[in-house]
Amino acid sequence: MRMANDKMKVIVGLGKTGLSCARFLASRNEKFRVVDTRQNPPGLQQLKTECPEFEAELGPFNEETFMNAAQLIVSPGVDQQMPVLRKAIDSGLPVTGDVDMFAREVQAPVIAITGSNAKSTVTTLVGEMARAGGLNVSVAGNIGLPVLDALMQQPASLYVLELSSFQLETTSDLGAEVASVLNMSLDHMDRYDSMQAYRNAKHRIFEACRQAVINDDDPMSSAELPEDVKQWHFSFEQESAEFNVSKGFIAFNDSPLMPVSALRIPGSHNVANALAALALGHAAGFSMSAMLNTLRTFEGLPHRCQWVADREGVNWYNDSKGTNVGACIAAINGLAGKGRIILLAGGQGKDADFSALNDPLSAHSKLAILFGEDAALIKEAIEHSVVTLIVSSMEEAVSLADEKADAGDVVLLSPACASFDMFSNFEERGDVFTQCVRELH
Ligand code: UMA
Ligand code: ADP
Repeated sequence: MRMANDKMKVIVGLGKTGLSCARFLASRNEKFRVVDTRQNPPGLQQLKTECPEFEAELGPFNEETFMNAAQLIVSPGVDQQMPVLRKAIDSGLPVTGDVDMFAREVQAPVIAITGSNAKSTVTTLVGEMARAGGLNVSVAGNIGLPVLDALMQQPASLYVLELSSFQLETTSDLGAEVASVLNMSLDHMDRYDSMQAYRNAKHRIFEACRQAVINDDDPMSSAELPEDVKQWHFSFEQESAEFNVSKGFIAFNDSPLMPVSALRIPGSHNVANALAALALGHAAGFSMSAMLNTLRTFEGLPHRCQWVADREGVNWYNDSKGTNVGACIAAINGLAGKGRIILLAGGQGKDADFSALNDPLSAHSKLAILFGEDAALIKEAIEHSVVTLIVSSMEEAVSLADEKADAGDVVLLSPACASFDMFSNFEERGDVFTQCVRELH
C-alpha cells in the first residue's frame, strides 16, 4: 500500500501530450506516474528512452491510482467524465493539463486561437505573418507540437497556439495577450452533453486575456468580457466591424488593404479566415505590410479546400479536414461560386445532426455521394434536398463523381465526419481521394 508521501503527479494518457508532460516534469526532477488504457501506448518507447525513471500503469484505469495521486494531468483525448476519473476529480483532486502547465511557465506573449473550424488555417497564417514581420515565433498546440515541447525548445518571443475544447477543459486563467473563438458549430457531441457545455469549454480561452478578437458573423464567438479587455471585431458580412470586406477589398477601419481576389486561399470562408488572422496579428502589433504580403502568398494547408485537379472543366477539391457539419457547410458555401457541387461525404458522424446540410445542398449541389459508417444516417437527413447515392469505397465515390460531373461542376470531398472507420486519419482519406482523382482515365 502506498503511503501519503508517495503521492505523485499522474499523467493520464501517453500520447504526444502525455509524453511532453513527462519530459517537462522529468526536466524539473519531479516524480510522476503515467497511466494509459492501451497496453502499448504511442509514447511508451520514447519515454523509456528519454526518461527511464518513471512508473507506468497500462490497461484499464485504476481507481486507487487516481485517488492516491497528488495531481492529475489529463491528456485532451481522455474524457474527464469517465466514471473512474470523475470520482477522483469530484473528491477534490487537483486536475490540470499541458496548456495549463504551459501558461504558468511561459514568459512571452501568447496568441490563443480556438473555434470549431478554421483553427489550423488561422493559426498557421498568424504564425507566417509573425515570421514575415521578423518575429521569433513558435506555433504549437492542437496543430501538432505539444505546447510544453514548444516551451522546452529555443525560447520564442511569441507563441501562437491552436487550442481545442479538450485542451481548454483543463486550462484556467490562460492569460493570453490575444484570444479568439473563431466560430462555433456543433462538433464532438459524443463528448459534450450540449452545445452550451461545448461553448463553455471553448470560451475558457478568454480567461485573463488582455485582448479578444470577435467574429461578428457568429454570435457564439462573442463573450462578455471585462471592460479593460480590448476587443477587435471582424466580419465577412457586416461593414461595421473593424476588419471587413468592402467593395471587393479587405478593409480595416474603412481603408482598403488589398483586393479579396489577391488571396490565394479559395472560398469565401477563407476570406473570413484572412480577416481573423489580420485582426489577431494587428492586436499583437504585427507589421501590416508583412501581414498583407503573407496573405498574398499563403496557399492554405493541405486537405482544407485544397484544389486537386481540373479535369475537362470539372474542378476537384480535397477538403478531407472538413470533419464536422459546420466545416462541410462552409466548404459548400465557400466554393459555390465556382460551380454546381457534387459532394463526397461520410464516415463517423460523431452523433451530429446532418439536417443542417439541407439548405446549402439544395442551393448549390447536384448530387451527394455518401460512404462510411454513417452514410445511411446522412442519406436519411438530406435525401429530400439532393439526390444521394451510397458507395462502399473512396475509389467508387471518385469514379461515380467523374461519371456524373459535367464541365463547370465542382467535385468536393468534405466528409462532415471523422475518418477512422475507413482510414487512419483525415490526411490518409485526403491522400486516397487525391490519388483516385489522379488515376482517373
Ligand atoms: N487514452 C487513454 N484512455 C482514453 C483515451 C485515451 O488511455 O480513454 C490514451 C490513448 O491510449 C493514447 C493517449 O491517451 O495513448 C492519447 O492521448 P490524446 O488522445 O490526448 O492524444 P495526443 O497524442 O496527446 O494528441 C493530443 C491531441 N489529440 C486529441 O485531442 C484527441 C492532438 O490533436 C494534438 O495535436 C496533440 O495533443 C498536441 O497538442 C489532434 C486532434 O484530433 C490533432 N484533436 C481534436 C480535433 O482537432 O478535433 C481535438
Ligand atoms: P480546424 O483546425 O479547426 O479543424 P482547419 O483550418 O484545419 O480548422 O479547417 C478545417 C475545415 O474547416 C476546412 O477543411 C473547412 O472545411 C472548414 N473551414 C475553414 N474555414 C472555415 C470557416 N471560417 N468557417 C467554417 N468552416 C471553415
